[in-house]
Amino acid sequence: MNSNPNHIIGRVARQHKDRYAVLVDDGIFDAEITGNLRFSASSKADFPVVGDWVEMSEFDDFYIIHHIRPRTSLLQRQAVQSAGESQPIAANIDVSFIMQAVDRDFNLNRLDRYVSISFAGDIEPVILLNKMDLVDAENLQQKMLAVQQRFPTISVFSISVNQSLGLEELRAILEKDKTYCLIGSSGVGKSSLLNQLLEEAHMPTGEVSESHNKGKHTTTHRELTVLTNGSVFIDTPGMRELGVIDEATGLEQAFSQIYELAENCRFGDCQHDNEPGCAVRQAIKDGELDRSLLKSFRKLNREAEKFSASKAEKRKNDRALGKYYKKTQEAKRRMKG
Ligand SMILES: Nc1nc2c(ncn2[C@@H]2O[C@H](COP(=O)(O)OP(=O)(O)OP(=O)(O)O)[C@@H](O)[C@H]2O)c(=O)[nH]1
Ligand SMILES: [Mg+2]
Ligand SMILES: [Zn+2]
Repeated sequence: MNSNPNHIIGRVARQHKDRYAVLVDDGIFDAEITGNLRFSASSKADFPVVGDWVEMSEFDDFYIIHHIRPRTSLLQRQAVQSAGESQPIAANIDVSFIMQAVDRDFNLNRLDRYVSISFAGDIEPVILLNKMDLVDAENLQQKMLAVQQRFPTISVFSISVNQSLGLEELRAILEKDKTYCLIGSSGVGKSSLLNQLLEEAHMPTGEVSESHNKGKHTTTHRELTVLTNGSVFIDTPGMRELGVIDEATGLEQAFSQIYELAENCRFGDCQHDNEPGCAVRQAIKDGELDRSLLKSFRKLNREAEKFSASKAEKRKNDRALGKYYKKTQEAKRRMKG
């Protein structure tokens, strides 16, 4: 990557269609990408995303983005409308704060998903169970235990943003210059937490409609904010669909319990179905492994395989299209000549 000494370095704080808001020192500036960057892009990941460090030059009253600096991590999910394509969510994240509310939102299988996409993006997941004010102590204890058993290596915090419970413990782990991304369903309290951390109202938060058990999509865009302690936060809107991509390390780390057990299965390619000598099924029988974990693993594994197949298919089509284009260009040249 050629670094031009005259270029200005900034960090993408917001994106709206072709326009970017980029943080440079203390100011926020409008920016657009060069035509070159646009035309050479072959996938969504080639465009700047919130959290990206970019190299820019000044042009009139805005900036032109020339390069995206190499990313240290990238949070991605499956693109919702185009099979086989991944959709970047945010770049250069150190920690993803995966938030669930302990009332109606609580769901271990959904946590598997968030944990998988975090690991797939080289991001450390931390789980936040919010709204602990809404359940009794015993109920909360059960849920904390279930999460800790499911993810023995991941930190879990129980908090109540509204009642300011557990927030000091959370604040204590925040580091200067690290970037944290808030992810989780709509209405779990992501923006409320950020507001609390900012100690001032900043992002709009909405009331959850009780009658429909649905959160309003109050956060409509991803946005990067810097706390006074120097920690960087990226707030995201709750996503309804969160398909895992085929980054193998994601599932391997999220389901490390299964992978570790599988090393002792008799057959190297054991599907943990009906094969003899299956250590995974034995662990379930012995009550050492939650049956639902295997079920969830299978589901996400199938999803990742399907994604992989669509991606290969898409590549093939793109290549065919590329060849066709080249051929017609050559034909044109011959005709001219
Ligand atoms: N009871 C209770 N309510 C909370 C708590 N934290 C947040 N809420 C409420 O939950 C609702 C949704 O909060 P938001 O912060 O907007 O949720 P969000 O995760 O940002 O939602 P999206 O932006 O739609 O993804 C608001 O009415 C908050 O007041 C909590 O600890 N306890
Ligand atoms: Mg929000
Ligand atoms: Zn097995």
